[in-house]
Amino acid sequence: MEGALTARDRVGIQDFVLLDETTDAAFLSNLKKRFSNDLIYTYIGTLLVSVNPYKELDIYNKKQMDIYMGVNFFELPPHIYALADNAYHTMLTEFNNHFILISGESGAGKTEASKKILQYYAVSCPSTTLLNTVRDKMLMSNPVLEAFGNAKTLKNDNSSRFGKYMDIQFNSEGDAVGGHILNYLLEKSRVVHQNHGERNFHIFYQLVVGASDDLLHQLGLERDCQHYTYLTQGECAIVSSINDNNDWKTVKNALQVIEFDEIDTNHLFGIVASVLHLGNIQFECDSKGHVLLSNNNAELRWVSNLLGVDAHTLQEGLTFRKLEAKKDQVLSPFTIDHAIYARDALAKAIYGQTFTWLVNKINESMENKDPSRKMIIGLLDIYGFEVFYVNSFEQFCINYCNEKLQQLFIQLTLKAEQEEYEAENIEWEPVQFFNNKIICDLIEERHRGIISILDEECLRPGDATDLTFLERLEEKMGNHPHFVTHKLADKMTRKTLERGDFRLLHYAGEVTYCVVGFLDKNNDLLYRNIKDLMCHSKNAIVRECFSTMDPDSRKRPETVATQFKSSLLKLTEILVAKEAWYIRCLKSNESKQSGQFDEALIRHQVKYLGLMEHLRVRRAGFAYRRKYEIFLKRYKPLCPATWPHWRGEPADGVEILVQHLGYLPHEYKMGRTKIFIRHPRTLYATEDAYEKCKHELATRLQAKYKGY
Ligand code: AD9
Ligand code: MG
Repeated sequence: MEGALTARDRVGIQDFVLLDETTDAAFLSNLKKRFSNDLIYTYIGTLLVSVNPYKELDIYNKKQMDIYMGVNFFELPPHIYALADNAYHTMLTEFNNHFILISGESGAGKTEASKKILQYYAVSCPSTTLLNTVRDKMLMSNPVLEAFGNAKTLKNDNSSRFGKYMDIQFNSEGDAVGGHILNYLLEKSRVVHQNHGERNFHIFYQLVVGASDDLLHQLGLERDCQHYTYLTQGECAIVSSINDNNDWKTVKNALQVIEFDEIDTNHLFGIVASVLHLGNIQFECDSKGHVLLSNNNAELRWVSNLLGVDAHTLQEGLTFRKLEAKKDQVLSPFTIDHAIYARDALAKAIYGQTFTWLVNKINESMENKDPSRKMIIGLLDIYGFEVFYVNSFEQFCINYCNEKLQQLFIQLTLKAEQEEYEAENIEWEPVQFFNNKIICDLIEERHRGIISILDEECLRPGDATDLTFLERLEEKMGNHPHFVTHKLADKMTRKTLERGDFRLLHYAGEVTYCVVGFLDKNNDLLYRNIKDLMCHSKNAIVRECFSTMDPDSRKRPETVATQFKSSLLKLTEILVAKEAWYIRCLKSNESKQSGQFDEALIRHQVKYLGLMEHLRVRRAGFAYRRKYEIFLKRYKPLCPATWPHWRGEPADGVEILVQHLGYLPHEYKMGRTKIFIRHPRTLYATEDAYEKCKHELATRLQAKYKGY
């Protein structure tokens, strides 16, 4: 009918590759059209773009999972299940390992995406009763780790404050047989300090709100978050989108599924409670200026009771420093500031160590008991890029991590894609893109990067402070195009910077970091006598954590930033050995409202995530490529000349095969070692023909052997 809107006009195009023009405006308009029809997913080739709807959509259920299971990628509307399924089936046909990189800024929907994928594998893959328990454990690891590792921030009510990489292990039949989690740098400082409008980790509120009266009594806790200093600084203990009571029940149930016995559970909640008690220990000065515990010692006694350590020694550890002078030990009294530092350091250390213990324990319970060869799909869900009013060491680490992931994306897609065309002698029009390597180098380069300079200041005896660190940065980074401070800035920029700040021009935008606390947080030191005390704790978790903390106590432990840098390096090595799939999550608006599509905000994300460049590379290029041997091995039954055996060069066999299938010259190109196919539909026609042929062969074989 003339004048009627086509489906394409109404709901947009499901793959950006098919857009008429590759302008920002066309890209955004398509995204908006789809978003307003509750179509939050769109492809760029095999990359999935997802826009956070901030409302429950009825698209994540068993029925939908069944629809997507085993169906070719582009045959159905874009969905996260389609990507999960495609990775899974590629793994099964090619017997190789994969990973799914989920990226986007804080609140964009990464954690939700990773949960949907895990659910898809847990529910859809074939199963046996034995394996069901492994799957339940994998699924149940989520609420536990989120309770201990997520918190409400200004950006996201359920913000991941740790990085998570999870291997899902499959056997050759495609059963999910086990899982393993690697965790990255938990934001421990949140245990003792929260900014206004933010909360501590969920578990504290869940315990106070949800635990039975009996349990609270055993732990010496009041049923009132306001009673605890560590829970009230952000002034938002109650959040409308969070039901701590229900979440508590989920966590308790999940702990049972992952086989925590009563002793483990008691010890675990004892630790959570001890942190709350620690936070309520206050100090004052006596007439000589020596620090004392304020009021009575009730809180201290609870800590000592729950952690199973001697109360007197604990009090000494929080108020005196032990100095070793030759063979003697001298106790030197703390100032109030030192005492607070020691108390907070202990709270952070206990919580941080317990988190790692928790991950290890979950790993034990999800361990793959099947010794046969396994294949892996890795899921990466890490804290997203974030910018607050005040940004500190934690944001520096989080944003550095996002730079590294962006760099990996660039290496594996934009750069690798273009290099592959060159290596394969495929004609190609290069696409320009911003390479953020320059920012990664600024942060991590040995001897010259910000982390090295920070470490040098941390190790320098004498008068090193956060401000001398800033001075060193100014000396060494002065001319760097992505670094600026008050001293180095021009007149206009200077107005926006304080003297104790440095600003980095990240790939995703500018972030101003306040240097206060950088040295302490990077050193992350715990007084020796407190550490020794914890090694003798009667709480088995605490004892285990602290005894294994730094086995070689003569050596100075690595700084936090350096440990983080090494762990990211290892992660990159794990990832590059696998085949990559990408989900780019976009945040639809800053106010967490459904139905709001903030164009400026989304345009900015589309730009810094490099989506337009990715689209241009994809459009100019080829959606699919495979080594000649692999292509021939799969599709040779489709051509009499290649079936059952092709004895010549694989490339020649492939040429004959695709000619026989009627491929037109513009639909494919022959590289040095691979065939490149421009559109997925060409491949899907081949794949359908293959399925049909396989079926016919099987029927013929059956008929042949029926007579025997
Ligand atoms: V952070 O970097 O950990 O701070 P994420 O992980 O990117 O961040 P998250 O997945 O936690 O964000 O999503 C934030 C919130 O958006 C969720 O709590 C949901 O309320 C909402 N969300 C995200 N994705 C979806 C979705 N597919 N459907 C409905 C969603 N709501
Ligand atoms: Mg998250």
